[in-house]
Amino acid sequence: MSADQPFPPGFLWGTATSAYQIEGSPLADGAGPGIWHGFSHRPGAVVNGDTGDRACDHYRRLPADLDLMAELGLTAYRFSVAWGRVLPNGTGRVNAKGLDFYQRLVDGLLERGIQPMLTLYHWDLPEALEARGGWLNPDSARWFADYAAMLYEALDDRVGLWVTLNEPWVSTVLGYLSGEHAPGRRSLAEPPRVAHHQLCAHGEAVAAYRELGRHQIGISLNLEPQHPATDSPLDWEAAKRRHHFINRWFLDPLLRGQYPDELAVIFGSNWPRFPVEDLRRIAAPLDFLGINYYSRGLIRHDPTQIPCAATRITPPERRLTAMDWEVYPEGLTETLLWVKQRYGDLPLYITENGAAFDDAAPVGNQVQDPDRVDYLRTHLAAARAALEQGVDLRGYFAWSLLDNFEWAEGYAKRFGLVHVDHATQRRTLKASAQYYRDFILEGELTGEKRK
Ligand code: IFM
Repeated sequence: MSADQPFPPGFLWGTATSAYQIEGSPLADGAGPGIWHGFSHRPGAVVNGDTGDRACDHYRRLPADLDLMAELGLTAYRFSVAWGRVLPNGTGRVNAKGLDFYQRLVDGLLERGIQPMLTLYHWDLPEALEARGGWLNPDSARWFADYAAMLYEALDDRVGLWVTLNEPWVSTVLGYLSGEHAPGRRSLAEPPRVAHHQLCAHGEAVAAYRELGRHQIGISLNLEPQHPATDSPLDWEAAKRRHHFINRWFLDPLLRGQYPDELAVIFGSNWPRFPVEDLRRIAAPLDFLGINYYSRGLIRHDPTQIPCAATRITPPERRLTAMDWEVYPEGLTETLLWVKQRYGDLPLYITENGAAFDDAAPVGNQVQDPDRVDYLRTHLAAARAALEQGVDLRGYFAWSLLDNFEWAEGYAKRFGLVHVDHATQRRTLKASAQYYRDFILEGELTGEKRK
């Protein structure tokens, strides 16, 4: 790859968001509530009692936010559909007004030359389905495939990139093991079944897409290298266990048709025997894999931590984000190369990458966020390094367009390239947004103009 064209022609430059984190108006126009509505209203569930009731008010500010994306020079935008907005009961009757919102979003993107990437599930299951057992119910695969098919029929004429699930590891582990996320359950027995049902749902949705869709479909997984915190053999073993637990739990069944044997050891008697036929459907060929990368894990052996006996430490001498995640751009190259080496040459997108920092308040029309500029610059260089080593990387989506509802952290953590004053909903481009815009338009990394 020549130095004057560090990213290939057609490489997508995007930002990413999710419905519950930005839309607000969760019950407007006939929408059915999702599990995050009830969960965020539970006392103590979210920092400062924050909820997504208003979020970034994107549902009501769609045209202005579309203009903001155009101003940033984006060529792609990744968003998710709120399942309950389009199917208030999770299955059956379509809510035309809810669907219309996504029709307008997609049309507005295309009018501005921005390619939509649509995520079907970003953690907000309809409450009506939770009442029927949610992801613990094996029927969830069929519910999801029917919902997906309805959206393919409505939008595949205009949406070229579809993502089934976002980070099923997070929704499984934080939702059913630690209880930090909706639906807030704490169990050792449930996570293997929830993960399996989500994977079956993915497989069914891909099968439906092969019948109804004409473009591309994949899945977005959170991946990160797991490194031992010391040279102790115990820490090495712990880092390996966590690697199987985080990086291979979903990738192996998706791309190799079987779960890693190590998971049965990690979960012990809580690991069920899964039907071979399910695994065959889960491993249906994908058009691309989305990788969400934020940091690495620095791991210590810790027998009190169930189920991996491993704990992630915060290295005080390293640069940390406001989430206490280490800034570790080399890990992005390492992750992309590991995926290529283990799973072969699948087209890849970085479907999320970004950082929360305690940004200063806007001064006039300016927000200086030098740490985020640096994070972006170094991670874009890390992505380019992977491309130079032969990784088939097709696009990069910065997380996130706007400061938004960061789940259990509420509005306390700001990931946006665009600052949002949550009291007034005023948007202000941060220096990182300007950096990204210039990078997209001018190829700032090399100082060379891209064609
Ligand atoms: O905000 C989340 C997003 O919803 C999923 N990936 C990680 C982001 C930052 O924590």
